[in-house]
Amino acid sequence: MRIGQDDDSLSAGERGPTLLEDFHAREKITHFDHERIPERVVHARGAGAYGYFEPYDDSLREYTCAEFLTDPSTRTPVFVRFSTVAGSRGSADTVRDVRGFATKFYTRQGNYDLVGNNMPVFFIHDGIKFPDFVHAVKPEPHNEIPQAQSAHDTLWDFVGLQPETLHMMMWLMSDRALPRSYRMMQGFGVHTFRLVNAAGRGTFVKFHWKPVLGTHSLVWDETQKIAGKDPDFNRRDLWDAIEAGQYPEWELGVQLIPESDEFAFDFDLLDATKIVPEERVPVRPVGRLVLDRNPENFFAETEQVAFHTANIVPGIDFTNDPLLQARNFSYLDTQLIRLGGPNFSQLPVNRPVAPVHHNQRDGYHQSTINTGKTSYTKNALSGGCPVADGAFPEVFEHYQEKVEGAKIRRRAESFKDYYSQATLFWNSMSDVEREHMVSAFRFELGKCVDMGVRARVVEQLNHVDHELATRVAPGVGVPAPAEEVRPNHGASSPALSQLNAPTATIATRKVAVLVADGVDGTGLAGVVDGLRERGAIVELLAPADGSVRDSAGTEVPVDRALNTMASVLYDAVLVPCGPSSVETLAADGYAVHFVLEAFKHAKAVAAFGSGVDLLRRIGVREVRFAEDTNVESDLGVVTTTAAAGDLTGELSARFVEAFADGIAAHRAWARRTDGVPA
Ligand code: HDE
Repeated sequence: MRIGQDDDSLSAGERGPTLLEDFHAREKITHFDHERIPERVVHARGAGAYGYFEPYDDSLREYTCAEFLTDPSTRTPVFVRFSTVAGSRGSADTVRDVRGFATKFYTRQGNYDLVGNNMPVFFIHDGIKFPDFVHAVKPEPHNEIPQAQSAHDTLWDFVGLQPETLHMMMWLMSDRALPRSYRMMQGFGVHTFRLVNAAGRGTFVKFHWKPVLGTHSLVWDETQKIAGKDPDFNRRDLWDAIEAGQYPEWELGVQLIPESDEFAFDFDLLDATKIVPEERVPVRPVGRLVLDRNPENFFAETEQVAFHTANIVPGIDFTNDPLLQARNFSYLDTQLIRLGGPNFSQLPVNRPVAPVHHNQRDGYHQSTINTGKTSYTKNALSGGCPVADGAFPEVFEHYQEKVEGAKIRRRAESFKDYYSQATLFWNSMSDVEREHMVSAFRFELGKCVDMGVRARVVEQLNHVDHELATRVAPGVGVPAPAEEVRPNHGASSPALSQLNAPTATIATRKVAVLVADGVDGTGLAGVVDGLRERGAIVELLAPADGSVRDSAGTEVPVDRALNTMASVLYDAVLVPCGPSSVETLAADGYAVHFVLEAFKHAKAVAAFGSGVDLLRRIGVREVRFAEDTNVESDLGVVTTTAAAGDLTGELSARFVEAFADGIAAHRAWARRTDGVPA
C-alpha cells in the first residue's frame, strides 16, 4: 500500500516512545537487518560484466559437440566475474594476489562455467589441502591481520612445508599478481579438461584467455599506493571502459592433447600445479569474448552469481584431476550457505537460457510456480513429463572413461616433481621480471616475524634455483644457501614472460596532462587530440578544478583537481609548455610529486617547451633531453624544446607518435630509478 512518509516512526505523542504497532518501521528495519549474506569464503572481492562469446569457425567440431564452441553463427551470452582471492569484500583491488576469471556461458545446451584464474597453475594439487591453504593465506585467526596480504607468517609457513606450492608461488611473486587492469590479464582454466566429440571420443584440453590489449602489470610500490588512493581501481577500470564503449575483449585459445599422449609428458596432466608449455603444445585460437554491458545492480548480479565447475554442457567433461574433483563438490555446496538454499539457480543472473525440466521442487526462495500433479519420474499421469526417457536429443553423456584401482589415500609419484616447473618459470623471466620477483620474495619474507619460516622458504627456493635463493637470502636476514642442491635444468618457455608479447595499442590508456594558467593551448590541443585519436583517455589536471586560461587567454576546461588524483592512477604524464603554467606547477608539491612518481614507476613521461624545464628542475635524471625542437625519446621520456605555438603540424605528429610508443611499451624497464624517492 502507499504510505505518506517514512521519516518518522509512529509514536505515542510527538516526543513519546515508538509504538510496537508501527509495522511499517519494523518491516523496514527488519529487512535492513537481513541485508547481508555471507561473503564468498574465497574470491569475496570481485567485479562482473555481461557480454558474449563467439567461435571463429567450426574447426573444433572434430573434438567437441559443444555448440557454443563450434557454431560460428551462435553468439553465446556470458557473465564474467573477476576477483581477488584472499581479501574480504571491501578489500583493495591492487593487492598481490591471484585474480579469478570466472565465465558463465548461457549456452543453448545449458550453462557452462569456466571458473579460472589469471595464473595457469594452482598452489596445491589435491582439493583436500584447500582448507589448509586458505586458512594459511587468509588473515591470521587470532587477530585477523593482515587483510588481503600474503606477506605474513602463516602463508609462508605453509609454503616452506608444502613444496608443491612453489611453482604457484613463483607466479604469485611475479608481476602477474599485480595486473594493471582486469582487461589486461590472461585467464586460464588451469585444470586439464576433456573435450568430447559427437562420437564420444575424448581429447584433453587446456583453456586460455588472451587479452586483446596485451598483458600488463603495475609495479609493487604503485599497487600499494593505489590501494589507498583508489581501492576500487580495477573495478572502476572495468566499469568505466564498458561505460565508455571501449569493450574489453579476449581471445579463447585451447591446447589440445590427444588421449594417446596422456603419459607423454614429464609431469602428470592431472596435476594442476603444472603447465603444458605453449612451445610444446601450441595454443590454438578458437573464438572471442567481448564484455559490453555493466550489471544494473551489484548485489543482485555480481554478488549473487553462482559459478560451479560442474556446470558443463555436452561436449565438455572432467578429468580425474583431484583438485577439479574437489571443486565439483565445493562450488555447489558453498552456494547453499552463501545464497541460502537450493534454488539459487533461479536467480536472474544464474538462470539458464536453456529450458529446464526436472522434478526438483520447493525449498527456500522457490520462485518457480511448478504446475501439474506429478513431480516424479517415471509417471503415467503426466505422460511421463517432465523427464521422459529419450525425449531430448543432445543429452549430456558422461565420458566413458575406464577406471579401476584399490581405494587408496596416496598421491601418484608422477605428481611429485615440485621444482622443475618453478625453475622453468624463473628461467623464462626477463632480467627486470626476475628483479621484481626477488624484491617480492624479500618483501613478503621480510614481513614474516618467524626467522625459521624465512629460512625454510629460502631453503625451498634453493631447490628452484641457487641464484634466486642467494639473491633473496641477504634481503631477509637469513644465511644464503652455500651450495646448489638441484642443478638448474636450463629449459625455458618464452611464452611465460609478459615482456615477450608487446602490444602496439594505447587504447584506453590513461594520460594525465598537468596544466595551470598560461599553458600553451595550441601545442596542448595537438597532443591531446593525437592521443585521443589513438584511443587513449586524456585528462587535464590543474591545481584547482574548473578551468585554466591558456597563453592566448582562452578558457580550457580542467577534468580533475590535482589533489583528488595521483600519478599511480594514470599510465603516463605530459607536461606542456607555458612558462607561467610551469612556474605554478613547479611550486605545487602535488604536481612535482606527480611527475617524479610517474618517472619512478617507469611510465612514459613527455614534456615540450618550458615543460622540459620542469622535468630538469624536479630531478628527472639520467635521461637525454631534447637539445632542439627535434623530438628526443630516451628511456620513455619524450621531449622537444618546441616552445609556445611551435608544436604544430608534423612536429606535433612526431611528438605524439613517440609519446604513444612509450605508452604502448607500458613501462620503460631500462630506466633506473632506484634513487628517486618513493
Ligand atoms: Fe575456487 N572456490 N576452489 N578455485 N574459485 C570458490 O566458490 C575451491 C580453485 C575460483 O567469481 C568458491 O562460489 C576449492 C582453482 C574462482 O564467484 C568455493 C578449490 C581455481 C572463484 C571455491 C578451489 C579457482 C572461486 C568460493 C580446490 C582456478 C570465484 C565462493 C579444490 C582454476 C568465482 C564460490 C566467482 C570461488 C572452492 C580451487 C577459481 C568455496 C575447494 C584451482 C575464479 O566454492
